[in-house]
Order: sequence, then C-alpha cells, then structure tokens
Amino acid sequence: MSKYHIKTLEEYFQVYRQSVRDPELFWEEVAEEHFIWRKRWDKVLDWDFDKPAVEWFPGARLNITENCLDRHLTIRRNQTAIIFEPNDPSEQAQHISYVELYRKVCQMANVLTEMGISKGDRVCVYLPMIPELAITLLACARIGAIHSVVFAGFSAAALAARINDAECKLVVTSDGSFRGGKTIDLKGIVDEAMKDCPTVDHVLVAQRTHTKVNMQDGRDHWLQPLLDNAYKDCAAEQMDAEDPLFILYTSGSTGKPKGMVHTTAGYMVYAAYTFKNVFQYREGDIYWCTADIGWITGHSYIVYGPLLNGATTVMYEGVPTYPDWGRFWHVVEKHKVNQFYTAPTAIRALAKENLDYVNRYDLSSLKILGTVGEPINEEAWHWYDENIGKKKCPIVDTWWQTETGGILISPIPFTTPTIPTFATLPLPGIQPLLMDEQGKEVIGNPADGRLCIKFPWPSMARTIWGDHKRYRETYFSTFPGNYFTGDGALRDEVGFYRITGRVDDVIIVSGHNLGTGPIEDAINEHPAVAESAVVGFPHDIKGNALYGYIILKETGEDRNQDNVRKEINDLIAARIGPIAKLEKIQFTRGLPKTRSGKIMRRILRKIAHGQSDQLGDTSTLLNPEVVQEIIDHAI
Ligand code: 6R9
Repeated sequence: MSKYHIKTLEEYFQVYRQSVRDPELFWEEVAEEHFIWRKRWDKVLDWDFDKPAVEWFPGARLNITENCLDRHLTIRRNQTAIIFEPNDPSEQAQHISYVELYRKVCQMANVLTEMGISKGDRVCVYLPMIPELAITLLACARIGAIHSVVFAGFSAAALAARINDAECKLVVTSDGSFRGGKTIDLKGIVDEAMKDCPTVDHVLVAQRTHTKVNMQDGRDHWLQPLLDNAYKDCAAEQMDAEDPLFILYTSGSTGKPKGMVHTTAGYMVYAAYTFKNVFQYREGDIYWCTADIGWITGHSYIVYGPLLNGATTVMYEGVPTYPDWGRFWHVVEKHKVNQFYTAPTAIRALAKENLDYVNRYDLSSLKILGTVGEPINEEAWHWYDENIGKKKCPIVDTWWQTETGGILISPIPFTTPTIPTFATLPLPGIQPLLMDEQGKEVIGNPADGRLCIKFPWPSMARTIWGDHKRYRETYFSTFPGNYFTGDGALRDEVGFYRITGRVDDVIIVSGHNLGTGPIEDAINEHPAVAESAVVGFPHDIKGNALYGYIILKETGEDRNQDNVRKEINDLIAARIGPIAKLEKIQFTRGLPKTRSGKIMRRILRKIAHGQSDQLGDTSTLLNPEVVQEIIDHAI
C-alpha cells in the first residue's frame, strides 16, 4: 500500500497509527517514493526539542529543482506546469510547459551566477505574481542560493529591514505591478529601500508595466536581455538535506520580523506529500491556489508542492475584485480548475456580493475546495459549500503556519469527514496536543487549550535566521519539549480539532499576520504620540481589524485629531504596509497597566470587542480609573 495517496478512512487511520508508532519508518517510505536523491540519507531523523535541533534525512544529497523539473522532462515534458493568468482579463494567459519552465529556470540560474551569486548567498525577491517570481525561486534553489521572498505589498522600510536582516546580495524586482485598476511603482519602492541596504550589489528588474523607472548604473540591470543571452541548461547544485532552501519572514509579537529558515530535504518531502493528499491531485488536474507567493501558502502550494507532483498550477496576478466580483469564478471556468484553494477573507468578501457574479460561470470542473490562513466562520463555509462547490466538493480547512512549512491539520477529501469550522484531523506523522495555561497536557475529549505539536515533522522551520535563541524562546520555551503554535484550539468528543485563533499578540487581518509590536513601534514614531496599544476586534470581512488606543503627549497645543489619525495611519503604511492600518483610533489619557508596568491587553481587547461588561479581574491594575474613561469613549 502506498502511503503516498490515502484513499479511504480506514486507510487513513491505519496510516496515521503507523506514522505515529514509527515516524521514521513512515517518512523514510514516503521519501523513497518518487524523488531523485543524489545520495541516500545516513539516518532519517535526529532531534532534540530542548536545544532545539531537528535534522531530517541527514547525509542525503539532492536538489529540489531536479524533483520539480528534471524528473518530469521525460514523461510530461510538454504538459503545462504553470498557467499564468494576468491581472487584465483581456491579456492572454500564458501556458508554460515543464520543458519551458526548466529552460527558463536554468537561464535565470545562470544569470544569478553571472551576478556573483553562489551557494548559500541570500537573494531577495520582491516581485508581483508574474512567472518570473516562480522562476526566480526555482533558479535560486537550482544553484543553492537561499531565496527570501518579500510580499510586494510591503513598504520600503519593511523591505529594507528584511533585506538587511538576511544580508541579501541581490534583489529581483520589476518595474511595477498591476493590482486591479492600479499600477504600483515597485522599482520606486526598491530604490527607496536601497538607500539603506549596504549588502546589495545588484538589482535585477523584470519588465511588467513598462513604466519609466530609474536605473542606477552598475547596480540595476534589466532582466530580460540577460536571460536572452543565458544558457538554457544549468547543472543543479548538490545540496545537503539540511542546507537552507529559503527564508520567509513572519510577524512576531514584538520587535523585528522573524526570518523562518526552511531546509531542503524535509521541506521537499512534506510539501510533496501533503499537496498530493490534501488536494487529492490526479494526473491532468488543474489546480489553483489564489494566495500570493509572498506568503508561505504560495511557496508550498503554488510552487513547490504542485511542481514536485508534476501538477499544473495556476498563478493569478490580480485581485478577486477585478474587473468585477466574478473574476475568480471566471478564471475557474476559463481554465477548468479542479482544485481551488483560497482564504476565508476572500470568501466573506465575495459572499457579500450578488450571486449573479457566481452563477454566470460554469464551475462544474471543481472537485475540491480549500481554505487557509484564519478560522473560517460557519456562514462563509456554507456559502462556499453551496454556491461554489454546489454541495459536491469537500472543503479542506487546512491549518498550518509559515513555521510549519506545510499543512498539519486538514481533512483528506473523500476520505476523512469535513465539518464546518473544523480543520478536523492531523495528517499522518503529525502529533498535536492541547496544553492548559499551567503547561499540563489536557487529556481526553472534549478539550480546549493551546495547540502544540510533540514530535518533529519534516518541513518544520529549523531556526530563525541569525537568532536561534529567539526561535527557542518563541516556540519551545512556553511548553518545554513541545513546539508551541501560538494558536488556541478545541478538540470535540470525537477528536476533531477546531482552531479558535491566536493566543499571543499576533492579529490576523484579512489573512495577514500582523504583530502588535511593530505596529505600536510605528505609531510611537509620531511626534505627538506618547504611548500606544493595538488590539484586534472582529470584522465582517477581514476577520479581524485593528483598534489602536493612543495617548498623545501633553503639549498644551490644540491638535486636529483627525489629522493626527491620518498621519498615524500614513506612518504605519510607510513602516509596514497599508494592510496594517488602524480601523479605529481612540485617543485616551491612560492605558490599563499592571503593577509591573505591562499594558493589560486583555482589557483593551474586551472593550474593542464591545464586551466592557466582561472585563474580569481588574484588581491587579495600577490605574483602574482609566478603564471607565476608555469604556466611555470607546468607538
Ligand atoms: C498558512 C498560513 C499562520 C496562522 C496560524 C493560525 C492561522 C492558518 C488556519 C488558521 C484557523 C485555519 N491559520 N490556517 N486558523 N484555521 N485553517 O496561513 O501561515 O501566514 O504563518 O499564518 O494563521 O492562527 O497560526 P501564516
């Protein structure tokens, strides 16, 4: 029996039990199927969650792109690997076959080498959702360079911080990007960032919008002429199993972003395995994930997972609302999409619009629907099930994180049950548990607690770039011996998991993780601000929105508060990006604090949620009197 493709519930339980009894044997068998290894591993796993140190398949040598590309050149040479659907529906879609993709990746790899990039160097990728983005990732992997993709919605300051943290030598960007009706000046943002990025020698610029940009002599180079002159073959660098494949930043509760480091062999095995099972991908299917490759979902389930499986993966450049609310469904019809994977925030936004936008299109190609990024509410789940899946497509509510590299908890379509709002069951090899606040495991069902994982899985992040101590403290110190996810969850009578949301200071807005710390740092830069605290509150479409409580300095001046509100949001947009703007800003004279001076966010959260009558114990506050004032002026 192949563990690679689970087909029945019985098989799931059998495979799951075996995977937990002997994880090493289980993953060894998965690794033995379907991959090209240049040298076999000496051992399957070495691990110690106290250090923490995890190594999968140590001793093995491989290149992930030989598995994404070369391996397919015999049997599916001319099959489409990537369908590029442009922002503008009147522009023709591109179908890039496996052999064409192979050549483009090799050319790009040769260009990078010519620019002085070699194994272990970091390359920052700041590109819109155009084929060059996927090609650059694979080109880096081809020569062993470590890619660090920065979502092209981040500001110059956020980009510079990420480039500097990873000490990138080269940036790949484009002249501009198309997002719905807007054109964004990406190169201008890169120029701004470059004022503060001493490690960058070269910037490669793809042409997309054909807008006029500034090109700095010696530093900036148009990409296309270099590609045109490059060889279409490039030997794959042989990597150690644990050599880093990429860095991807995620928000933390405080301070600077965390560069999660993913390594080669384990990530490859897990991305391939989960793609195949969670989306029940069959030869010839057309698969579409609407995420941006700037996030982990795009890395694992637009690029690596699908290509490792020889799939056809759709890359969509634009937004769900352009030219109208029917665009997603138009694309599904046009490319006959079989698996469709999106975020609850998109579903909620589309569900608010007229059903005509859906019913205009033939969605009969769809077999499986997926969601990711945040909890899905019951209403959105049913809307998706009824109107998009026509009650015939299982919905995989996939729970995972940048840190986990791949999906950990999810239904397996046609095999394990789906339940609205439940991510349901752990995938084979994944051992979740719930902890109470005292750090004791909650045994039995039903239960709720903090979600941890007690055993390593192949695609877990190995460290935070340049800060292993922070990695240990963030993920392995709250519940020693376990990986702590930062999420709360409940487990029902049967053992199905439902993720309830973050229990730390990360707020998920429209599926984007935002740390309160960096936002507060940006607010506090405003000269009129003395102190601030940001919390989340429920929002119909975004899932959560941001509520800022801000103390202004006492200067005796009379300020126009609306101007200050706008200036604060402009600052946030400049430091982080427009996604982090505050929906509500309340000026206050004080913030509730503990005697040790910590802001009691729990209270602010309750007020923002409109639950001022449920504040709980406020007796430990240093300044209980400010609470009433905040309640009286709540927005
Ligand atoms: C893949 C991705 C991770 C956080 C995670 C959790 C939330 C993701 C979810 C979900 C409920 C799901 N999350 N999937 N919550 N149900 N199916 O989104 O990675 O951007 O790092 O976010 O997203 O809170 O901890 P990332």
